[in-house]
Parts: sequence; structure tokens; C-alpha cells
Amino acid sequence: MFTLSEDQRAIAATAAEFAQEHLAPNAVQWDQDKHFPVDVLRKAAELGMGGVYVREDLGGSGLSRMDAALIFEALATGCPSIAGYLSIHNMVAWMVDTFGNDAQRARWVPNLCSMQSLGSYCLTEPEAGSDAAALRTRAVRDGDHYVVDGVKQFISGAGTSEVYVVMVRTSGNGARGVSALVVEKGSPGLSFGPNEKKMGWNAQPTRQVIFDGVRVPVANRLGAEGDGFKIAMRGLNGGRLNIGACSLGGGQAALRQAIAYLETRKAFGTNLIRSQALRFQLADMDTELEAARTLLWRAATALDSGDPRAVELCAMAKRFATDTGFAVANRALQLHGGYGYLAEYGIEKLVRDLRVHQILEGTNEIMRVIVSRGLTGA
Ligand code: FAD
Ligand code: 2MC
Repeated sequence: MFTLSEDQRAIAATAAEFAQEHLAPNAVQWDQDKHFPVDVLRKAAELGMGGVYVREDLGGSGLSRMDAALIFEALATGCPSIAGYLSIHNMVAWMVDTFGNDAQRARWVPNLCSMQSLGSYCLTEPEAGSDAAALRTRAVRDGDHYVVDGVKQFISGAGTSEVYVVMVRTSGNGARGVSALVVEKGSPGLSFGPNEKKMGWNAQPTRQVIFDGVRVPVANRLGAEGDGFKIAMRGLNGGRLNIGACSLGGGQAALRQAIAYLETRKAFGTNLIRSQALRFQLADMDTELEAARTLLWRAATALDSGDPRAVELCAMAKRFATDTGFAVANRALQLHGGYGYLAEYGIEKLVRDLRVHQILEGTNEIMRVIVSRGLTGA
């Protein structure tokens, strides 16, 4: 577990190369322009990053969660916002691949893997975020269709995506009344709110997804009626690992940049890198990233092997890696002095991007809820 195979080193190197060539040089500009670079995402898909842990028969890469952790960390060294969207897209592709029947897989998986179709994951609602099982978007059966009404909030990629995996209420209250539907862009009655103005993650859109009497074929339901909540949660286990990995990548990039800066910045007659107080900070940043990475790899391996503690380990890793990545980036900003606060250095963007990782895919408080339930059973 602590030694990467030759294949894994090659996978990580390919993703890192892609990040340095296609993401890093543009990341600050995309953030400022709020530009969602779909063409670049499709280039990533050519390298197999549109369906990292999707089966190979329909174009997926058939890799493990551990491999995915390496890929998302490497991508995020170039831009956490783009790596974060790719993670969500991969979660959607995996859900369709895993819970879809043959016809559903054949219809959506190939285009998701090539990213000709982008995917969005629609769980959160204006009045149901952490308490996801309280969702109210309603799907009422009418012959061979469901009629869907409601609003999904904060949906990444919305408006651009073609494929929406939407958790809807098909019966009663609570988790067991939730089903998962695939809704295609262009369905009559489907519309999108304005692109939210955000602190970070500006290189991808976040919008409401609004359903007004949208007729969705029953054939678009993933799994059985009532399976939707568990499908959503199983998608999130891997999503949480990926987001943790994105935080490690962002933190690692910030650390590298801080070292390079201190090596050239002069004060009090010497280079700042010679200050032991500052070197100790770099040492702590490196140590904390390595500790978070070790836990993340442990959790990824647990998910790969079906370990009974996998859910709790993914939650621990998400909480710890996203807190660590943010703290490291924020310290890197401090080490840059006033220049860290300027947009052109890219450090303040990393801090803004990584901040939201502590909130989305389950807040870090909810990660503690999951871990503590595992401890006490309640
Ligand atoms: P609330 O649930 O209202 O929580 C408010 C505060 O109370 C938080 O600090 C929370 O941790 C705390 N809290 C709540 N319950 C408890 C508890 N039991 N114990 C302790 N503390 C608690 N969602 C999607 O479905 N798809 C997406 O693509 C998506 N993308 C997003 C992109 C962005 C940029 C953002 C900001 C959000 C995105 N989300 C998405 C939504 C995200 O998952 C939610 O914002 C998150 O789960 C929290 O829900 P909430 O905002 O309703 O906060
Ligand atoms: N993996 C597999 N199954 C899970 C699971 C997980 N991580 N979490 C819950 N389940 C199952 C659980 O075992 C139970 O099954 P059963 O009925 O067989 O007992 C069922 O799902 C219901 O679970 P709970 O009884 O634990 O449900 P509860 O309502 O208490 O809520 C909680 C659980 C708080 C953990 C869940 O609501 C949650 O994760 N909330 C956070 C929401 C969230 O993460 N949103 C992210 C949106 S996506 C996003 O932000 C993006 C950027 C894409």
C-alpha cells in the first residue's frame, strides 16, 4: 500500500504532465473569466480520465480508487476547480456504469467516458443539504414516465452537462422513498438558474437545476424504486476520496510555490529560505500533507477491497485531507507576504478553491457525524 507500482507511477506522471501542460498555465485566467474549459476536459478524457473507474467494455479505464486518488491529486496541482469537476463527472459515470442496466449503460456510458456528454450529480436542494434524505423533489408515476417537479441547488456543471443523475422522492419520507433518475438536457420543463457568484471553483459553473413537470421515462431510473439514496451515498464514498485528493494536490502545489518563493525572496540581508522558523513551517506543511495522503490511500484501498470500515475511512480521509489542504495553502499564502494576496501569484486562488472542499460532498461536520456513528452505532 505504501509503494506505488510502476503502472501507478506512470498513471500519476501522465496526470501530472497533463496538469502542468493544460491546466496550470490557464488556471488563474479561467478563474478570473469564469471560463469552463470543456475542450480541455475532453482532452483529459482522451487520456482515460472521463471514466477512471468505469468498466472498460464501454470506454472506461477500469482503474481502482487508489489509482483515482493519484490521478485527482496530480490534476489538482494544475487546477483544483477543474480536477473537482472531473471528480464529480467520474462519480456520475461510475453510478450509471454500476447501477445502470445494459441499455442504460449503452446509452450513456460511452459519451460520459469520452466527455462528449458531461455529467452532473443532483442531490442537494435549497432546503435539504446535509440532511439529504429530507429531499423533496417529487417524481410522480404517470404510465411509462415520472413527472418531476422541484429544485436542485448548487449543481456543479449544470447548464453545460448533458446527463443529470437526480435523486427524487418517489414515495413516503426519508431515505427509503428516494429514487435515482437520469435526466437529459433538453427535456421539456428542465431549466437552470443563473451561474452562482462564488468565492472559488470559478472555472466551473454552479447553478440550480429546476424541474417543472419534466417527463422522465421510467426506463431512465437507476436501480429499483427506493434505491436512490444508497446509490447516491455509494457514489459519494468515492467522490469524497477524490475531493480529498484534490485538496492534497492543491496543497502540494501551494507548498512547492512557497519553497520557490522563499528561495528567491531576500530580507534582512539573506534569502528567506535560510530562516529556520520558515523552514520549520515548510517541514510541517510537508508532514501534514504526507499524513493526509497516507490516510487517503488507506481509505481508497479499503473502498477497493470492500473493507467494512470503508465508509467511515472515506469520511475520515475527506475531512482530514480537505482540512489539511486548505491549511497548507493558507500558510503558503502567508509565506508569500503581500504577494500571496495578489491574484497573479495564484496562491489566493488555491486558498479560495480549497475552501469549498471542506463544505461540499458532505461538510466536514457531516464527516464527523459518519465517523462518530461508526464509533457509537448511533
Ligand atoms: P446545511 O446542511 O444547511 O448546513 C449548515 C451548517 O450546519 C454546516 O456547517 C453543516 O456542517 C452544519 N450541520 C448540518 N447538520 C449538522 C449535524 N447533524 N451536525 C453538525 N453540523 C451540522 N450538491 C450536489 O448535490 N451536487 C453538486 O454538484 C454540488 N456542488 C456544489 C458546489 C459548490 C460550489 C457548493 C458550495 C456546494 C455544492 N453542492 C452540491 C452542495 C453541497 O453538497 C452542500 O452545500 C453541502 O452538503 C451542505 O449543505 P447546505 O449548504 O445545505 O448546508
Ligand atoms: N455508503 C453506503 N451506504 C450508505 C452511506 C454510504 N456512505 N451512507 C448511508 N448509507 C445507507 C445506510 O446504510 C442506510 O441503509 P439502510 O436503509 O439499509 O440501513 C441508508 O443509506 C440511509 O442512511 P442513514 O440512515 O445513515 O441516513 P441519514 O438520513 O441518517 O443520513 C447522512 C445520513 C447524514 C450521512 C447523509 O444524509 C449524508 O451523507 N449527508 C451529506 C449529504 C452530502 O454529502 N451531500 C453532497 C452533495 S454532492 C456535492 O456536494 C458535490 C459537489 C457533487
